[in-house]
Amino acid sequence: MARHIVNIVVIWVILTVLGALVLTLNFFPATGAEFAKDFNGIFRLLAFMGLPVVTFVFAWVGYSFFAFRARSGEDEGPAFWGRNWVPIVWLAVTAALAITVMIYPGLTGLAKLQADPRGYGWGETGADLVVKVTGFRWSWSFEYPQQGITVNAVQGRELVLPVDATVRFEVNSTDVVHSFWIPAFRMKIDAIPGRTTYMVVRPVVTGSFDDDQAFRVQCAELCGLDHAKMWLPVRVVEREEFEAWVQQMKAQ
Ligand SMILES: [Cu+2]
Repeated sequence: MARHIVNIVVIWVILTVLGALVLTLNFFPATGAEFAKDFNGIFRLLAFMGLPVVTFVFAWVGYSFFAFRARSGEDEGPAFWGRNWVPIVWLAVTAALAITVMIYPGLTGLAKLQADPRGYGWGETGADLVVKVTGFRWSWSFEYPQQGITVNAVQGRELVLPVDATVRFEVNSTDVVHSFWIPAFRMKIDAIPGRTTYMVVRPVVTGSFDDDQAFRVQCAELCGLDHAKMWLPVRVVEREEFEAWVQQMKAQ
């Protein structure tokens, strides 16, 4: 038995090291907003914490498939009765990991976003630019009340934002529940009929859908037949380019 345990531990360590190497690669899509980097860090942390658990299961089960398979002519083995301490240790370790991530980065991260005076995340306060977002089956429209323009299915079909400006999205839906998600910003909020929800972000790099597909508005709540097509490109531009775009939209 000791030989088997040594083998499993060796496989476990090798798989974990290989997995850790993969996790050090930069596999993130465009990171386009303030705090988006924090979300990358949180994702990586969770992946690192989950890695040894996953590789332990893979090593144990995978090894057992081969080492303890039935040889030809062999009958089923005797029933196996668990040792009490094994499930207890397993539960204790995985529960400790789960409770840890709920507190950090879960609650601490939420507190950091909500403590920001600009009402980051899901706040209602201060912004340089307001965009009223309406989700409907199956597209989006964007109204810029300060600029007096609207981008809809006929006009524009893209979300244009100035870089280095705090943007407050006021999100609504006309029919069912959608979810307003911009992957490059790592932010998402439900679009609920009859209720306004808020999402505040500050784009920190210019970019467009052509550079990276993470620059898009994507519905992230299954909402019917054409849910998958409910996306529009996002373009983050310099302030002057944004003003020029506003004038161009007004002229239409
Ligand atoms: Cu939708």
